Formats: sequence, C-alpha cells, structure tokens
Amino acid sequence: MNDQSPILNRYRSIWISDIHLGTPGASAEQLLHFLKHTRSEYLFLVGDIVDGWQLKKRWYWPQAHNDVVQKLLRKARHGTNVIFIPGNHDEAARQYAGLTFGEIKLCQDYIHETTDGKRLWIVHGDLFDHIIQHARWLAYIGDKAYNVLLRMNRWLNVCRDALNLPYWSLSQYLKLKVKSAVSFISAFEHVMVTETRRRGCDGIICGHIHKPELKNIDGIIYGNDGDWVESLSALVEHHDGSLELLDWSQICESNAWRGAVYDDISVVDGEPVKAMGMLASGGQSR
Ligand SMILES: [Mn+2]
Repeated sequence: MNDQSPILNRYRSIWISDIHLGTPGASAEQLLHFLKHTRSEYLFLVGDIVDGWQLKKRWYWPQAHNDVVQKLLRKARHGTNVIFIPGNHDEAARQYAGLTFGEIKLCQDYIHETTDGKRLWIVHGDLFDHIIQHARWLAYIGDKAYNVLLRMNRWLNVCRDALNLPYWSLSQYLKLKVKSAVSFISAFEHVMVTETRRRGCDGIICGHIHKPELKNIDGIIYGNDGDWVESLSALVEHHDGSLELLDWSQICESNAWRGAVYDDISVVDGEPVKAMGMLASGGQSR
C-alpha cells in the first residue's frame, strides 16, 4: 500500500469491526494506515477486534497487532470517544460491559444519535446466529477451508502487487458467487433490521458477516462496516449526520474515486487543503 496519501479525514463517527488481531489474516498494517489518516469524535469498535478463539489455540501477536492496540488506546487518551462493543470472537470482554479500560468504554450494545437526529443501534451481530443457522454458509464451509482461502488470497495479492494491480478479494468474490451465501446474508440483514425496528431505532450498524454494506431496507438504515481481514472497510458519519461506507484499499489506489469524494472534505488540522493537489503527487495509474 502506498503511504503517499497524507490526508487527514475528519468525521464525526467511525465504525470498524472484525479486525481479528491475533490471526495472520488481520490486515494490521492497512488498519494502522487508516487510523493514522482519520480522526473522529466517536470511534466505535464493533466486535471481533482481538480474536480470542484463535489466540487460545495458537499464540500469534506480531508488532503491528500491538501497534493497532496502542494506537486505539492513544486515540482514547487524546479525546476520541472510543467505544468497544465485543463480538463473538472477543466475547470474554462482554462480562466487563459498563466498565472503562484505558479510557475505552465497554458496552454490550449502544444507541448513537447522529447530528441530524437518527438513532442508530450498534451491535456486533452474532446475537441472532441461532435464528439464521439454517443458512450458515460460513459454518458449512468451515473455519479451515476459509483460512486456506484467505492464505491463497494473500499470495494472489502479493503477485498482483508485484504486477502493480490493485488489491482484489478472492473470498469476497466467491461469497458473492455462492448462492447460499447470498441467502445467509439476506437472512442476517432481515433479522437485524426487524430487531432494529422493534427497538424503535432508525438504523443499525453491525459487523460480524464480513460483508460491508450501507443501504435502506424497508425504511430502516442497514449499515455493516465490513472487516479488516478482507474488505478493509469502515462506516463513517460526516458532520452533517450523513453516513458513508469507505473502502480503504480503493481510497488508496484509485485517484478518480479519491478526487470525487475528498473534494468537499478538505480540512487538515484546521488548515484548508487542496485534496486533489495532494493526491496528484501520490498518484498511481490504474
Ligand atoms: Mn463475529
């Protein structure tokens, strides 16, 4: 990933999840790059941040994973409201809900109000797994096959990088191609939206299924911030309350995309910046 994009993007809120620190699949370097180039009043960690399941089986903790944790703690110390909502892979943290660790607030779930008054229910998303079990594609494929797939994808992208091609996600592609995966995803979305309506909220922000999404389902906002294993994605709230789904690898690799989006986000530490000009120097042809 090129590091020539020193743009500091300010948002009101940022949501990230499914980082799976403690596993070789975690894209810790890319996440550090993201955390370095973004600022927000609220930073929500929507579960599966550290993969306790895998760490229990085999200890894997490289420096970059430690750096991510340090960066999150530093953000919390320096005034960002960091809120951690544990997922199923870091469920051990759930027993500490309501407490604060190193300025990071732990919650089971959270209701966030956007600047324009939308009430968003924030939860990891594994709570209703039992309801959608009949369509559990990931369980069917199994952890092992999924890990093999991810390893293949890493090698593929090493080659693509050598050929100067942008990052491409094999398992995302396959997931979209597998019909039962689609029915799993839509079952998941349906259950989450139904529960959101029952709770009287305007929208939901979740993670868990590693499928970034921002859309409207029957009048309810459905936001899934994706993951930092494959998608390298985040959801953000702009200062006017509008929501946007970010694809960080696209932001880093596509000039046209960057120009289009960053035109109106042009303040870096109080200094107006011509985003396009800065980008031109770090440009890459597609
Ligand atoms: Mn999960």
